[in-house]
Amino acid sequence: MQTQCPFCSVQCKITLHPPHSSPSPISVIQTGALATALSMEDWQAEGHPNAASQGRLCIKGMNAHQHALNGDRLLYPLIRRDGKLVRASWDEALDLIAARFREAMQQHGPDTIGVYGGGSLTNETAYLLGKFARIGLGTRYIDYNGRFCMSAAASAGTKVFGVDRGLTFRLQDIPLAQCIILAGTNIAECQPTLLPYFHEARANGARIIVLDPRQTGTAAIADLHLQLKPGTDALLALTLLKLIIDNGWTDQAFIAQHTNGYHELAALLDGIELEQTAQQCGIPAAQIVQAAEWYGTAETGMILTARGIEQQTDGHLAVRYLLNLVLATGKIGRPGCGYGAVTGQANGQGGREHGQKADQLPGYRSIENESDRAHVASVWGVEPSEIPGKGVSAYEMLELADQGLLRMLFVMGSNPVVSNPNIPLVRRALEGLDLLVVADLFLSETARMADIVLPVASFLENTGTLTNLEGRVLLREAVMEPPGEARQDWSILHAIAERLGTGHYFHFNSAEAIFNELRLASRGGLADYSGITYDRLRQEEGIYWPCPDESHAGTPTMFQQRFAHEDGKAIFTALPHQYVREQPSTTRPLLLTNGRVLSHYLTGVQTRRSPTLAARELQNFVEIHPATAKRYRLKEGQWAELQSAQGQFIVRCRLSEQIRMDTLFVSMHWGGKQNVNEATPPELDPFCKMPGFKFTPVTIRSWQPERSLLK
Ligand SMILES: Nc1nc2c(c(=O)[nH]1)N[C@H]1C(S)=C(S)[C@@H](COP(=O)(O)OP(=O)(O)OC[C@H]3O[C@@H](n4cnc5c(=O)[nH]c(N)nc54)[C@H](O)[C@@H]3O)O[C@H]1N2
Ligand SMILES: Nc1nc2c(c(=O)[nH]1)N[C@H]1C(S)=C(S)[C@@H](COP(=O)(O)OP(=O)(O)OC[C@H]3O[C@@H](n4cnc5c(=O)[nH]c(N)nc54)[C@H](O)[C@@H]3O)O[C@H]1N2
Ligand code: SF4
Ligand SMILES: [Mo]
Repeated sequence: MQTQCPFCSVQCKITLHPPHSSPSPISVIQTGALATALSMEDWQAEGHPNAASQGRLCIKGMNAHQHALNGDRLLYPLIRRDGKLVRASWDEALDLIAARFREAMQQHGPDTIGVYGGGSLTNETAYLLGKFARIGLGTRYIDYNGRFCMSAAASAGTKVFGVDRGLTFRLQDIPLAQCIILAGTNIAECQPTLLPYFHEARANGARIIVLDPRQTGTAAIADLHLQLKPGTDALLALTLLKLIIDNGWTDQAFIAQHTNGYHELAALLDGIELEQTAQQCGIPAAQIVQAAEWYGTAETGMILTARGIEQQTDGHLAVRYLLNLVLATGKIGRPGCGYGAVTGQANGQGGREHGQKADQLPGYRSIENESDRAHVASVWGVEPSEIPGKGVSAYEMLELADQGLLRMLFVMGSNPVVSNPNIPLVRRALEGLDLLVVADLFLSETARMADIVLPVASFLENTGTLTNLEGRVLLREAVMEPPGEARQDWSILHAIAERLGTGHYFHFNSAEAIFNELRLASRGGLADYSGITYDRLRQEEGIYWPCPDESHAGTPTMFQQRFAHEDGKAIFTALPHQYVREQPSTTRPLLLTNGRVLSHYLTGVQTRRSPTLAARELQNFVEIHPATAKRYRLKEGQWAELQSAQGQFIVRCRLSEQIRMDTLFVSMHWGGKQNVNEATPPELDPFCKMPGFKFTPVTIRSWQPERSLLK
């Protein structure tokens, strides 16, 4: 069986072999996944040749089938009765959802219902979810978990280049770069199958510079590791630019021909001092000079960013300041050059293009632009005025719920009570809703709080397209029937709309039919999919957007001739640095950052149901420098409580010399008492509404289980 990994944005292809003792693949299709659940560890997965990962698979892809085959899968709808979630029929569940939604619409208006999507959903489902919110329900309130993931880099790319596509280059061109800056990206654990591209670049003589407060597996391949203090990337980027300009390493011909705003940079850089930056970033000045020289003087070069630099309340500006380096040195639009936002989720790229974001319509169109609205309205068969206006970001929807303004929430493909910042507020907001509906594979932490839970098909059971971090659209076809009564996400949207009298907008009999409408809706937009068909995707190895017609080969490298702004030029960023964040103090002297480990995925709902992956990391931990641990009298393996202004959580200590002494690192993969987001502050980046996940002043102390039991 051929499938595609459901986890990260590389989207490696997988060949899956059922156990020899089990029925043939054909009868597996007929009996569904559950029949084989007990033998899930006997299934074998191997990498299938594909251009993105060149046939490689990482440990997560190798074991992804295990959660899909797990006996924990939701098999039928659940409705909360007398405080308990109990089995219900689909008709009961759908009728109840429709009745409650109708009630809210009539009594308080459709804007009291929110829709919350996710970057694991296929393009088809993400597209339909946006349409469902706007036309099926008539609410302006829809957003998705990608807000926590891609919003800083995506909004920066749009401002600077006129369009955001994760990588502006092909993965296979990485070895052509002579200098690569990896800023807050841990490719070794988060996109492991891409690491060989960087090894190859090094073998070709490239210099790799890593910006990370920890000595990660990615930093281990670096020629220069700037082990900076969390949250200081923006200042570092400004200083690198100043050094590049002062030393004349700029490409004046490129600047004159392809950019606007260069001369406004002088004021921005006025007052930037190398020594001061070195001190604030906590790294030697010589390293900053070395980085500037290597990138500034290299013939070709790439800059890649991920959540370490982006999940900050100044993440948008930090990325834009790095893009200043790309433009000033003319390193984009030619082989071995470019910028890459290392996209996170399986469909983190497509999921941000087709309308599940508060301000966006399909094809990367804007919900505030009259001609964009008119185009999409014509495809949907409605008047432009029937499409509601812009809503608010994911966390802000929960704030509205907390204020009682949003009364019902429909969640498809996310686990917000674990992944949002400021969990104390989020928990209260979800508890206070009149109705919480969750469509998921499992009884996640959020599903456990729901009034109605709907079981959905997994990656092995649904067909659809996903767009990888390169902007390459890929087709993933179902290889099994869903277990029990689980349904396709998109068919659930249709069934609810049908009961609300808007079913005719959602009448599709296949994912392909939805894709064909998405193609029309995206036609002429920035992310134009209109030339891509399922037939082409089956024949070709995926197609890069934009692809405006069926004879178009797709666009592997962006900006070869021009940028996407009207005049074809990119824009330098001269906006002054600004951010809102609490600084460390005597009460909270340590800086908490967080992120991922190799074997788990996001909130762990899926990877904890894969025995092979779960066994690799059983509990959450805090990575702490031995000197810091000593100061706080903490030992390896001991429980510790971390406390911020927002809240606290408990994890085990893991002593490591590979982290800065002023910094702590916790993984984000656990909910409940081990959830790092209990402590994450609520402030958002003013430009893109990204939370400051990676910067929380905390204090730490040892924690004894007995003491809490006595309380
Ligand atoms: N194994 C695994 N892989 C995944 C995922 C997963 O959950 N597990 N999730 C996927 C998703 S959705 C995403 S978004 C990506 C995320 O991919 P990444 O962004 O690469 O992952 P993170 O571990 O969150 O953060 C990357 C690094 O940023 C560093 N960092 C922390 N604070 C700062 C800072 O202030 N400045 C700098 N320069 N660095 C800092 C951390 O130490 C960490 O090593 O991974 C994808 N791949
Ligand atoms: N502290 C901290 N917090 C973070 C981050 C961080 O680095 N640090 N990273 C942020 C980032 S980058 C991200 S992407 C978010 C992710 O945050 P979440 O969206 O909460 O993460 P997931 O664990 O992927 O939750 C997805 C849910 O959807 C279900 N699911 C999977 N596939 C499907 C499907 O096809 N259909 C449906 N209906 N359900 C499906 C899964 O079972 C799971 O319950 O977390 C953010 N939160
Ligand atoms: S998690 Fe990412 S790198 Fe690993 S197999 Fe899946 S898609 Fe490939
Ligand atoms: Mo993400």
